[in-house]
Amino acid sequence: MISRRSILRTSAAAMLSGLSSPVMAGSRRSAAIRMFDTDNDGTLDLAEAKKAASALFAKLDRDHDGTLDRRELVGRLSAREFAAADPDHDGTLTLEEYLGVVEQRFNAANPDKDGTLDAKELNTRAGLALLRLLR
Ligand SMILES: [Ca+2]
Ligand SMILES: [Ca+2]
Ligand SMILES: [Ca+2]
Repeated sequence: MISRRSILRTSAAAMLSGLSSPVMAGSRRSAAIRMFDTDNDGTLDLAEAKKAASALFAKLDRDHDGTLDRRELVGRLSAREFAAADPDHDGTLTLEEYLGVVEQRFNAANPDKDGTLDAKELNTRAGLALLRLLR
């Protein structure tokens, strides 16, 4: 009786761990890193982050005027972050201004200053803030 119950419990646990295993694998090499890691070294460097950010910028810039306004960046930049990223206060961000924020967030997510972000660094608050500018 007891052993049967423990078997059930074990199989339920096995199922649960089976479900969570992709997450476990993801902690070693996250989906975000796989997506943006063009040189395949298992980490994200600033050049890779800027490349991904440029691609997103182009995608979000629907009217192809080379700038993004605050509405186009909802959920990625708060009003305050947008204002800080827009030093000429014209209400839009150029790609250069956008990549400036990317670089800031990259550096904030990289406290060990080794030039790359690993899965653990990307999973921090600063790392996730960076990812919002990349995808
Ligand atoms: Ca890389
Ligand atoms: Ca501007
Ligand atoms: Ca790092």
